[in-house]
Amino acid sequence: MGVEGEAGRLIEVEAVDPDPLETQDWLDALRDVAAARGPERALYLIAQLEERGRQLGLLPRAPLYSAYENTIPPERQTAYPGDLKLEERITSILRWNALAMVMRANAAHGELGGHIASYASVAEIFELGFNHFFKGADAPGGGDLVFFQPHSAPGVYARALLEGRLTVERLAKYRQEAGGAGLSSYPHPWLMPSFWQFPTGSMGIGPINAIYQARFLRYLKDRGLAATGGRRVWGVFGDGEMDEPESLGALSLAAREKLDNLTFVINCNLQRLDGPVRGNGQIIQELESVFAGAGWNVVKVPWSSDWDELFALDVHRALLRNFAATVDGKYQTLGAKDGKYNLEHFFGLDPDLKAISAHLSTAEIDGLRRGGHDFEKLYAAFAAASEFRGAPTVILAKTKKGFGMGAAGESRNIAHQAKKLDLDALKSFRDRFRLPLADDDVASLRFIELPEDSAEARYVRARRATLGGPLPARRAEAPPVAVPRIETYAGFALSADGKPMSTTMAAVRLMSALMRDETLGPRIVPIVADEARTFGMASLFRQVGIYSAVGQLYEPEDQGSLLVYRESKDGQLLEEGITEAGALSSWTAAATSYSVSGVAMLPFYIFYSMFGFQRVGDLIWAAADQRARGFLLGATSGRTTLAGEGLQHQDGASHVAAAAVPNCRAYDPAFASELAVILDHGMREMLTKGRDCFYYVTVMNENYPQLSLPQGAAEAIVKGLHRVRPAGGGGAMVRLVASGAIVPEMLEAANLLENEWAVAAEVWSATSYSELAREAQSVERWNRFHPEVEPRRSYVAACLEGDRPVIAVSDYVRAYPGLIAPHVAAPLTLLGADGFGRSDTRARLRDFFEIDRFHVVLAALTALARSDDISPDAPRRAIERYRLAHDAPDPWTV
Ligand SMILES: Cc1ncc(C[n+]2csc(CCOP(=O)(O)OP(=O)(O)O)c2C)c(N)n1
Repeated sequence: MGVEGEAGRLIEVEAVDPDPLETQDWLDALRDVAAARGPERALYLIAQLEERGRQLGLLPRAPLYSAYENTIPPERQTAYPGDLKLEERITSILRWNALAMVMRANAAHGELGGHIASYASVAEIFELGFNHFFKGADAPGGGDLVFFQPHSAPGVYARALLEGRLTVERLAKYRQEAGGAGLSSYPHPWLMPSFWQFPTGSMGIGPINAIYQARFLRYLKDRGLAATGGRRVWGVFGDGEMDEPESLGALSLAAREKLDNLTFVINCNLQRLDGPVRGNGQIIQELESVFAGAGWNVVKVPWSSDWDELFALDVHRALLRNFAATVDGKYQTLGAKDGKYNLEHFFGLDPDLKAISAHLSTAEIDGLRRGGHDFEKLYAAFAAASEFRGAPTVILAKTKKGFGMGAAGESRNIAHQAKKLDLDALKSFRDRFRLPLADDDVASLRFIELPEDSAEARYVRARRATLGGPLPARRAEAPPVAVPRIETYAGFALSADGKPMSTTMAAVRLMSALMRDETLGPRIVPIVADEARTFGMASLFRQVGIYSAVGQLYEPEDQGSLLVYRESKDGQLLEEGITEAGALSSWTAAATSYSVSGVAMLPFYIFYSMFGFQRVGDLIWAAADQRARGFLLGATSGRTTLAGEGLQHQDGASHVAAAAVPNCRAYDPAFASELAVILDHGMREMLTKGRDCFYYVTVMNENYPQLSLPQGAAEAIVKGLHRVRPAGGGGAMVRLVASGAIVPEMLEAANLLENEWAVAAEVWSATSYSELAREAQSVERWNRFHPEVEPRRSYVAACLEGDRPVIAVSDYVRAYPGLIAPHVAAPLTLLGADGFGRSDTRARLRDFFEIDRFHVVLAALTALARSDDISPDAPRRAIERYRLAHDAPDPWTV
């Protein structure tokens, strides 16, 4: 055995006492002090010695976890304010209905899935919240935000039945669509828009989203936009879920921002899907140290009131000694076995434990519950969390996975996947929870329906009425926000007249101008993840300030400069630091504020596009699920416009990913004028019409001449395609289509084709291949269902009608322009930047990926030569004239 000494060196404790006399002196001194001055004085001296030992490097740092016991001792518990017996009966009924829901869905439909064991473990936690803490939207000061553990949703539905919010018919449609009458598997605002608020189905997203929602409530309050001071965010999560980096990644932010409006309740049933979360360790202790280390207030609830008496008898602290020495794998086995086994394998192993438990029968041992199943202990913890000031609180509640499932799942490794119990197990479940069910009811999995005027139904309704109404419940009413006319702020972009500029700069200018609008301005939330300077946004630091709950406690080094780093309590810009996951969560909070707080905000999160859909795509998916409204600006996008940066920064696929998010409208504008039109359109859709969509717009940092908005082009820009250059002359002709920064390259290619090859060339700016494809798919579907009438023509087919070759070129992978391929009848050549990005200049990168003007000319000539429109040797001559590397390997091979 040893302890850690100076510089981390382990100092061995001597096995043999080299100086027994000296030792005896110290021990006698301690005994004398205890006798003469009392135990407090003796303990004080021991504590001082310990502290000095630490200072001398003899002892390790104090552990960040406390003993394996309830943080709140019985004497600090207040009387339980509810009707315990009734609440327990209600919980038993909910347990049954949740179980029946899953079993019935699978019995009737075979493969619908669902979970029983998780809700069985979290039922008391949910119920305590529902009956005493979670405030509904009509509570004075506003409602709470509750993130529910997703696969425990059956319990939430069961409660909604009891409250009269759902019917048994709907419960029977669990995990089905049923034309909108079904119940979704997990919390999905998209599928059940007036019920669920927060999608939590993807582990880890709930925790980080919850933290940033709590922070955004503060932001709204500090900026004077909404009175959110009395609202609280609750997140009920699994202990296994805490392994996701997103779950823990933002803990320090929550503590730093002193988010005492935030409580996590971690359902520590010690299991995840495959088995124990920490078989060889203790997840509760580990989480305590992680949360405490991050600055959270930690409240542990490992043991129920059943243990209070044993703790009182345990003068030698044998319980704590043995708890500390028991790993979770063993706790699980103890949980899965009966009282006799627990007596032999836990209480029987230590003489002190044997003594304090001697009066207990095996049935009583079996009945010793864990803290998370005890309303009184949970109440004390929830109350402490609500009262705590200055830091967020985590409640670590120890529970049993599959509580009540007996041999079919209680603390069993197979519990998570268990979807059915056999008849005997169902009957034991019925008996254990004293459910009002006859044998036939058990066999037929009858839902327990209580009359509206039953004591249980009246109780839950009264509780919810006191707490401000039902929950979960999602609202979507926010007064529309007036959007200024585009001419008032976007003149510079609409009439750019060839002035060189990058679209990133245009975006920042547009946003800054909008922020000056009296009505809309305050609703804009600019968000960056430590890249404001990269995107030329540093002037916003001074213009609108960086939000900080404490203002600025120091004089910034650059005080007096135009770009001063100004933090302020009512700052508007959210500077998140290097956390794309955090920034995206912040964006989600702002983008759902219309629903969560009834105040529509307009977030603009600007980021390296490579670190968007690719890095935090699942967070974007969750934002889509919760009907986010706002702008995501993917800057430095494309594989060749971000020169020099290389493989991990050059984004070639975000638009392909964005195209797969149904309510994301993605654009890759080439010009500031197009960008202005898209922003104007987006703001009107989201803020004026209240549409549940969000916009992904890519912007570039390449300076090139900006075209003014062609007359009447706005509608076409929104649809996704407009002609920016007509073809000159007759004869052979091609159509060149591109998006973003490749459009200027196309204009050059068109000049080459006309001047050097006598080929007429049109240039089209495809502001959105994905919007074009969506419209075309919709037309195609319409035609399929209306075979008897003249087929309709999609917008893209109408623009690119005829058989003149089309060359579609992209700074992204070919799959992006390829989205329109099925809808274009003309011969179509796709050029794109498939492969890894490279570090080089723009010109060389475009040459490497074969998407520059010369390769486009070659592609156009090749397409024309195939259709006999030009001399067959033209392509060969182009290869020679432009010295194109015809024998290089494919750029996308590695
Ligand atoms: C990102 C992600 N990975 C995996 C899953 C699949 N999954 C759903 S629940 C679960 C286990 C959850 O364990 P825990 O958080 O301990 O909750 P418990 O059910 O034990 O209460 C897993 C792996 C998921 N939903 N999301």
